[in-house]
Amino acid sequence: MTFKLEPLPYGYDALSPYMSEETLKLHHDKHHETYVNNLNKLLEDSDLKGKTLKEIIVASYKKPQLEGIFNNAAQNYNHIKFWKSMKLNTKPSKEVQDILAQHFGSFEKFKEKMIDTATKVFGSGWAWLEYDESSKKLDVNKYPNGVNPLAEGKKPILGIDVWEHSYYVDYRNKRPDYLKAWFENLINWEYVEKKLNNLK
Ligand code: MN3
Repeated sequence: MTFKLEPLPYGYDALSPYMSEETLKLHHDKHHETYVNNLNKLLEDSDLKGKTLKEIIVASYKKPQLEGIFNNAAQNYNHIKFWKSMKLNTKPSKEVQDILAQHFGSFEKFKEKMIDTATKVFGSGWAWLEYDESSKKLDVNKYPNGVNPLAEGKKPILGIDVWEHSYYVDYRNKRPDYLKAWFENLINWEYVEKKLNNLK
């Protein structure tokens, strides 16, 4: 089985002006595509060929000889989730706000933690809202490069890409501006609500 680049679930202009057509074309058609192509190449001679993306991520994590496979599999997974988790100007329902408030103190505190954590990723990486099944807790954590909650045995709920390629065209070096625009205008709250309801 080879992996195919999953199409964007919307048009290139669907997230404008907060994430421009130019950014989506570069980010999806070039960066995301490269991860998929590299993954397929690296899997040609690997025992992991034919496994699902999740199985490959878990099996290759922290194995130095499988580092390339891990990075490209995880980045493929991360971007598929990232595209699906965005939609222009949706609002979190009271139910979603209540669930987040239970775990973070208030919805505002969740927002602060998500933006603060993503701001503090040093270099390339992601911040994720994640669920830990053993403690039954939601939390926000930062991850370097392509590492994600799945690799650490947690459930990814909502991830934000802070690699420079995700914001440099639209925000230059101003990562905090990108994060504020993302949180306030680009999160698909229906998607988040579905993910949170699936934990019940
Ligand atoms: Mn990216």
